[in-house]
Amino acid sequence: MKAQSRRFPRFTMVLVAAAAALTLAACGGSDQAAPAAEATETAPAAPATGTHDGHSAGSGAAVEMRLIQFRPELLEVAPGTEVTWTQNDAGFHTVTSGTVAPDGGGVTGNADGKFASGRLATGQTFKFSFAEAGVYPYFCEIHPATMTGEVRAGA
Ligand SMILES: [Cu+2]
Repeated sequence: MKAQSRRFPRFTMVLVAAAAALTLAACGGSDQAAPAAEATETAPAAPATGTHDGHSAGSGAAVEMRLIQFRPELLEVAPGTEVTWTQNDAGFHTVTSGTVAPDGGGVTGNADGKFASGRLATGQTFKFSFAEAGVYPYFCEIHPATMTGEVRAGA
């Protein structure tokens, strides 16, 4: 007797719970579908943007100095490649290996001595062969705040 009287309310509560679960599942399901799809799309896209194939497209091992910029700023080459910098601005630039660090309101170039062109006048070129694989940052000693570049040799 008592068992039946308890079973009925339990049964209705199950139905209500099931209906509520279906309602929640219907609402939640549609909301979760979009983020799940985005997550699967961004996962394979991340490594694609992580590569630098776009920069290495012009891997003709040539860098131009123009409008107070190294172009391209990032050059990827195979180890052993000779890179040629051409100075196409008025005035002078240098190609000096090393890094640039903030220093008060300006910057300070820290040459590492791996290569240095000295002052290049308009039309002059500088060549350097990157025999060993590695990452080689460089800058212009005259315009260190705005002229920085990097050669990645097999790295
Ligand atoms: Cu310069």
